[in-house]
Amino acid sequence: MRAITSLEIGMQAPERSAVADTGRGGRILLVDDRQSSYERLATILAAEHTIDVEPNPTEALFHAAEGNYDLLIVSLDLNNFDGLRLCSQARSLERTRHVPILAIADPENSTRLLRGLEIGVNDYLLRPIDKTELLARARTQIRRRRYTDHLRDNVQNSIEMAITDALTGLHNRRYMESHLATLADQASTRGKPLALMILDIDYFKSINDNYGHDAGDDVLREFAVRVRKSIRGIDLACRYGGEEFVIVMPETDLHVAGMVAERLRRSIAGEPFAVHKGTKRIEVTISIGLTTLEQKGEAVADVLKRADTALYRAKHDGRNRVVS
Ligand code: GH3
Ligand code: MG
Ligand code: MG
Ligand code: MG
Repeated sequence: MRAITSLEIGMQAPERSAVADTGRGGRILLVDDRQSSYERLATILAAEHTIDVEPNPTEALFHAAEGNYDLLIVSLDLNNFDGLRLCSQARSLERTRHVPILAIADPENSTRLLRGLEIGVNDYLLRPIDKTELLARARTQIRRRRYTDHLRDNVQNSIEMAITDALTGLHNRRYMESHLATLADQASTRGKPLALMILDIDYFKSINDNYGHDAGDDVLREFAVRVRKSIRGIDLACRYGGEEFVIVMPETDLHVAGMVAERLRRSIAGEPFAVHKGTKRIEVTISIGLTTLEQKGEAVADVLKRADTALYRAKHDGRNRVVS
């Protein structure tokens, strides 16, 4: 790839962060195979952006997917409709789907522009290209790209906040309840087992009473860390209530889930929890009620109820134990 950066032609592109809302300081990939054309365009654009030039459309797609560009400028004058094909491929690849495309073409290729717009080109310019117009359209696309990225990040954050427990970082009860039915359905249709356990910290109230609410919070956080270490990626762990947690284990039978539960119980009881910034260590135990999906299509409420009954027995029988 020929990198014609602003530095090479003696101009300093502005800092990206300082000018985030102006559409300047972007990273642009210019795909054009005519040297006289791309040299002129790159020189114009380098006044405001960082420019990479790639004459080969196949290479360009690769760079576009790897390069984290704010804008692709694609010549539709490339042979064999290669420019159009590149635009279409860029639109279908996950990594380039949201990168705006500004197409350029000779007036004799203007029908390709119409096709380009149909497949997702965002804007276009006909040759001969006016310097001011090129800069203005590039800025507009880059500004819009940053704004939609920002919106997408916000949506992503809101979704994460809505399904995550703020104290422990585990999923929250709402998320667990919406996914448990799906996991149970999958287990039923695939004929696979599904294990579920409810974990409850023993005498948690007295931890709060003896060491303070902050110490209780420290215990909950550290507990979540140990839970995460004990489960697989496909398992679902959530904070179900104050000091109550649920773990759902797809493709796991009672025997294996029993071993996981027992290992987890020991990892809690075997290593005191550091609280008050590590100045104090307290012994913590948990009780676990364990069950599995008993028959195809069983209601998840029934599964939860059975786990809760087992938990109640674990408490009643003296705590710090697993009951199934
Ligand atoms: P058991 O062994 O029967 O489970 O006794 P327990 O004391 O753990 O159970 P109980 O349900 O009586 O008490 C739970 C306590 O958990 C009461 C509540 O104040 C505390 N709690 C709930 N959420 C939080 C939290 O986010 N932080 C802290 N520090 N405490 C919490
Ligand atoms: Mg209780
Ligand atoms: Mg408790
Ligand atoms: Mg409880």
